[in-house]
Amino acid sequence: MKKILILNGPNLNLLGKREPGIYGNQSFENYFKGLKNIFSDVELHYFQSNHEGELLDKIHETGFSFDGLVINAGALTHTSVALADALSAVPMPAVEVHISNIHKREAFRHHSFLSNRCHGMICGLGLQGYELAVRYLLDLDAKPVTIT
Ligand code: CA2
Repeated sequence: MKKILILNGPNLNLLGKREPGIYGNQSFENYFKGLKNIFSDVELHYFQSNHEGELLDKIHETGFSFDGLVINAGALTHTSVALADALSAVPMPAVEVHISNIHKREAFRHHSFLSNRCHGMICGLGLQGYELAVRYLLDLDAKPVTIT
């Protein structure tokens, strides 16, 4: 069974509780239950932390044995060289996801330290971005070439 990790960074534990205009009104835990039903033949793991070191530890722990990573590093996306280095250090393929369209927001959100370590980035599609990213990672074996 394939193993995919969804990793959420700082403040994403507040999903569904604050700022519904930007991030929607569903908690990630609730959304994740639905994802597990959709991908019932996949070992889908979810980890959220507000601490950069814990996110790094999780990437190290899973990066040599999991088949894929869906990462929304929250605001650390725009600041963390350490997370970028961790993604480079492991063979696990990663897709970056943002719930909001970071390019329609403040200029400081337009740059991501993670994008060039990921196969691709999905933003602005709400929580559906996570499902699309999981689908991409599951189909990766079947893809003859990786588009760069
Ligand atoms: O759009 C995204 O998914 C972001 O990664 C979310 C981050 C933000 O810093 C990035 O620029 C874009 C912020 C996560 C905060 O999540 C909240 C959720 C509900 C209520 C308040 C914050």
